[in-house]
Amino acid sequence: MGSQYEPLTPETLGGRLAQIGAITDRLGTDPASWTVREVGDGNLNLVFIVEGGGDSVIVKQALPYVRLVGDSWPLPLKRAFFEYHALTRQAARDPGSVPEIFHFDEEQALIVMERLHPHIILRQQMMAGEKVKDLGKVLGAFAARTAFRGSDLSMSAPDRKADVALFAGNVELCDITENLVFTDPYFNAELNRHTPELDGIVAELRADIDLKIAAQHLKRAFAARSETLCHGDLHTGSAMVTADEVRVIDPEFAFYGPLGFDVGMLIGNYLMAYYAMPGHIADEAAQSDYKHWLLDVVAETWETFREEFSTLWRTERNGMLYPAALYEDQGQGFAAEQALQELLHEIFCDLLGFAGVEMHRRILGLAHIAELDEIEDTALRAACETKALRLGRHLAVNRAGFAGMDAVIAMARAIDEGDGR
Ligand code: SR1
Ligand code: MG
Repeated sequence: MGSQYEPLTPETLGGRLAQIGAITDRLGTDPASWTVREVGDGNLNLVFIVEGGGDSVIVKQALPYVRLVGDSWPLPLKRAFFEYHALTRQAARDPGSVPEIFHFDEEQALIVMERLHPHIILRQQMMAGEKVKDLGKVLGAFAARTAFRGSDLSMSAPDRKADVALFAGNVELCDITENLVFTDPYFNAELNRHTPELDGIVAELRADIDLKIAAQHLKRAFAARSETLCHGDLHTGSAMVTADEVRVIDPEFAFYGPLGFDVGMLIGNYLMAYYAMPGHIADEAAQSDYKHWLLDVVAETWETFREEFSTLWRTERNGMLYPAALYEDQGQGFAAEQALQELLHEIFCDLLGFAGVEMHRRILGLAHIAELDEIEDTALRAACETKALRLGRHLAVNRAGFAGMDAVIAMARAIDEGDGR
């Protein structure tokens, strides 16, 4: 388009994108025959489905402000640039995991990409009580592959340093996470909101010194440990699914951060969905079965992450870290295995901490999740949220004390059954 930025509308989109070959190749050259719908339900952007000639594409455009709040909160358009670059890296590191990009216009802050169809957002699938085959396997592998292949375990040092510098520009979106995830939930920040019945536990958590220290230790890790290119916002709204396919979307929060960040946010979101199920599945047996499945997904995600990360460690460890020259080449392959186990343990502790604070901010902060917010009975919602807050506190504060994911799952169940504060 090559002109000054202007947000699209369903009425203007056809005229403005009619010259883009990547679109006309698919939808035909007559924009009057296209159908355009704005379907964005996220917190930040415009998202259009454009259909024509029997095909369709997604057009995603950044707005110069936070959509959730309005133009009182400006937000730079360059987030589309970071999303575009993150998608290209994720596609290379885990082929088939993200939508194909057809066109990127930096000035208009827009990406034209594959429409995932008939996929729906994972959280909608969960609220409908529908399972997804191999969910934990696909997302666990995605998290492991992108974590490993974006790190100094795999990349050349010059390439990685250049990439760290590039993504260091995503300042404003990191600032959102730094405030909304790690700080605002733990004091009376202006944009916070919570279910009124939670006043008691909210006061308890905001007076909890161990928790506030843990949250800031985790924030320090987020800000200072540029280990790998993270998706940055991997929750149940950032995956699109069918009953047997899973794709990852929306990496505009991409940044270089801790190896356990994405998998931790993801697991925190599964655990919140687990506690939210009484608000979505009335039949007790069906609800119990679905909750069981969600905890299986937690286990499967971490198990797959461990296995995939370990395989990559043994077969693709070509970066500057833990070089074979020190271990395998000295006949000390066992030492490389020891280093791997130590690193996996560190990732595990970190991921629990990130899961814990994510569970808090989605209940106490500005940006909530539909799984909980859409429970209309506020007493029931507060009961679900209280359990999530309790588990989140344990995960954040005691993240180094869990023997494994089985212990986390056992605690999730104990809290659910009213046993285990
Ligand atoms: C102001 S943006 C709020 C949240 O929406 C995004 O999806 C991220 O999760 C962010 O924290
Ligand atoms: Mg998003």
